[in-house]
Amino acid sequence: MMISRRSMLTGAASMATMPLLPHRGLSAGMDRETLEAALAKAQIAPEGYPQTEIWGFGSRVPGTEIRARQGARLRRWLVNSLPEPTSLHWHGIRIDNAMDGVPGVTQEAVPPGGEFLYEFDLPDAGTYWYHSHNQSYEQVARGLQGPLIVEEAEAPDVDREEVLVLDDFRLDPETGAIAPFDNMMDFSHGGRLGNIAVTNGVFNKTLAVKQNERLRLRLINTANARIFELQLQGLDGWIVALDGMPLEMPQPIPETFLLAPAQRADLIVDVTAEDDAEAHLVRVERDEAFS
Ligand SMILES: [Cu+2]
Repeated sequence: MMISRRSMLTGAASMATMPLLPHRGLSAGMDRETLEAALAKAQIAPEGYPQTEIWGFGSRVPGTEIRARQGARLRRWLVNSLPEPTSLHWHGIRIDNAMDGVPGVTQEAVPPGGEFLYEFDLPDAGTYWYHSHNQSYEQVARGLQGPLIVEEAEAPDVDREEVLVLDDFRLDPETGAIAPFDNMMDFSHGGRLGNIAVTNGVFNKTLAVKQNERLRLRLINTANARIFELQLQGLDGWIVALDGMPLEMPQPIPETFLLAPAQRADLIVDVTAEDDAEAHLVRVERDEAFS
């Protein structure tokens, strides 16, 4: 098969990028029913900037993708290797209350070194995500979140699909460290905005696509305060689902569209970019420190 030089970029303004990582397997030594929350290093800022210490499920951000068929039973041992208690919430899933992961309400938080078994059925197909529900304001922003994809029995007819987790981080450009979480300005102004936006934890990567290829894009906003304003260039298509719910009628993608924190949107797009051109998922706003 020919390798196309066309690529799809996502990111800030026209030159930017917020790209994609391949789905990765489980860490060595972990059985497939374990999800470990642990510290790890990640290259969040562009190459040339220092790495960042993140907290991640599966030691990465976003966390290990969980993918299952509609109707399947999901079983995961949460293993807490963090320095503080945590829990797992399965955002958007219709679930037994005991599995909903809210400390002090449905369970006790899992202490450092502790474990907790989450086990439940997946009644609905769609694009979901999971995240810490303890000190969420800080823990989710440190990276404790990941995609949860429930596949339909009959998937739409596309060439392939990509899961795009949109997020932002507030980093010190000098050290790469995540900024402290004690800022009263943030608490009094509707949440914490980052200074760098990423896709799948990466600032600057691209995905090769072919003209006329049909893609399903599963967008998930895991930022805790940023509303992403997005545009497509060299791509055209429909919004087919929002927050895991299929739309009755696919909606043509407008010139700009919004993705609020925790929101998901499933798009089906055709690559319309010309030969040697690039297609973009564009974030309209610019980053302050890293653009
Ligand atoms: Cu949530």
